[in-house]
Amino acid sequence: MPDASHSAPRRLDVVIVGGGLAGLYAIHRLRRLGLAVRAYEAGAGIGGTWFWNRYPGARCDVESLEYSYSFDEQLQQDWKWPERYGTQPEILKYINHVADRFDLRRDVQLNTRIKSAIFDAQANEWTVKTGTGEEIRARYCVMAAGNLSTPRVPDFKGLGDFAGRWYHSGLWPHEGVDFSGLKVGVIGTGSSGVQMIPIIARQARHLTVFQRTANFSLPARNMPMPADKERRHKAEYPARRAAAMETPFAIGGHAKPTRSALEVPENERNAAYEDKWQEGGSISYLYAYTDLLVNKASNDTASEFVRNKIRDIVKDRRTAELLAPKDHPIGTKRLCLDTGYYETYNRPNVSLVDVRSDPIDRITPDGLTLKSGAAFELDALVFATGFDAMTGALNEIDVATTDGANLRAHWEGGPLTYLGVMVEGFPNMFVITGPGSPGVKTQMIAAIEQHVDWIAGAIDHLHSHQLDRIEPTAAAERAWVDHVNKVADATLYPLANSWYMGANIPGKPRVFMPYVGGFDRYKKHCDAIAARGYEGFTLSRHETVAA
Ligand code: N01
Repeated sequence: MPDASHSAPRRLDVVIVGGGLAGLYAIHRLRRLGLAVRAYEAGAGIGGTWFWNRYPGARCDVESLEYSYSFDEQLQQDWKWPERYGTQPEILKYINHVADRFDLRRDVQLNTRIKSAIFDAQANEWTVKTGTGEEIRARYCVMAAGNLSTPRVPDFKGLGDFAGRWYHSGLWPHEGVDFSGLKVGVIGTGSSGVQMIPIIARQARHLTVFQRTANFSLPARNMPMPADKERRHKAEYPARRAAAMETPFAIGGHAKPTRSALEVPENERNAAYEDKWQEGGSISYLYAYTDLLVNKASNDTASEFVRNKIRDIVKDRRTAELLAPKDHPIGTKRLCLDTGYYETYNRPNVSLVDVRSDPIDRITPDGLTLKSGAAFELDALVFATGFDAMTGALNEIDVATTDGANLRAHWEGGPLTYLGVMVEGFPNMFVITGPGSPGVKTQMIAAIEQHVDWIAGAIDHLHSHQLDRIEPTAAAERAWVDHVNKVADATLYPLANSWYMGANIPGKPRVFMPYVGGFDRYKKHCDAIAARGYEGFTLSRHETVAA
């Protein structure tokens, strides 16, 4: 890349950090306000999560007819999803189609990592700098940098000496990896591990899975898209999208539960769980009863049903018990969807190692050793160890203001936002699906569209009132963070050590980050705040000092 540090800064109305699903929709939507916008993307291609996560079996766990943009009726009518759940290549193809169809590429700069974003309070503008020293100045800054975009390899001793090849699920080689004939180790059994393990097991000579925490997983029941299902869905698309807005997960098509799990006799309850198990999909299962995520006794019934399924599927007793999660209620960590995950442990070439009772001590040139001294020979090592979730991407950028605010300092004790969209002390900076937003607990594209539409509405409101600055008040931010915590505390979510809590990153503050009060409630609240003239925000006009 050329050194751009000496060229004149580019001037925009809106600088967007990230060229994934959020950044691309932000370009499209904000252009419609007549604004000059441009997105900066670290990857060599657009697509964000779906550009980077190319591990074997990578697939969305929300059905493809739902997990897609809703902003253009013709787009959703025209696009054909070949399977019930979109694969990574299919979703990336879709994203590229959208970029071409709406002429978004001309406003995306690839291979460009943003290093800093500084708000000049006098000039009332953001100055954003890239890794090559290029400078961009803009009135507004939209952080669309993703929630699960900062891959994390644990700090194991000896990794540099490993003689084989190693990989992280979120930084997978574009040319793919052939594990044929190799002794492979996978560390991590979250959504990524659960999806890749069955596929790697079919290739590898031997696969050893190193599990710290067992995770609940349900069968996805993926299948080619049934033609009648697609036809029916497309005939009702606008109504289905509208109905999804009225649900907690922004996903339609599931009957609203009406009873507590404890109001139902055991045989009837288990029959209902069996139906959901056969149907496949996580929302359907967690939506079987009203209180599975708020009442421990109710949740126990749903958790035990899945534990019993694991015991039925996995032949080796000890392995089955290790795989059956007992340390968290089902659904309080991201519930995985799989294709043949538990069955994989019946293969003679697969073994499961419990690294909770005997943690990994170090990586060695030819494998790894545990604290007990047990040694494993490995030709390849895969880290499915997750991400510095929700705050990682923003904390990698120096975000500050000339008034002395610094985002890392502001978030030292855990992230603070108002509505998950803005941060006190950082005017005109918007965050898409950030901490305090329901984004990661929803059909993410619906949340992205809602956030971006709300932001577009706010900017439009400023301009039509001859204003040029918006920022939340400290009181509104505090009240929102308190509300987010209160809502989470009334659920079972805090009982799990999850990335929702920052628990997978040593030293990260343990704060429950997503808003779990439901997308439906959240959207209504955001709309009401806008209707009341952006309550909780200070809107003002600033004389712009020429640079
Ligand atoms: O990451 P994770 P992920 N020693 O953080 C383990 C989305 N997603 O990439 O639980 C040993 O969930 C860690 O153990 P523990 C989805 O939102 C979606 O799988 O911390 N093990 C855990 O088992 C998902 O939730 C899709 O004890 C260590 C694993 O690594 C999110 O991305 C697909 C360790 C990390 O699991 C993240 O999923 C993929 C250590 N030192 C991802 N450190 C779909 O749509 C960590 N682990 C289907």
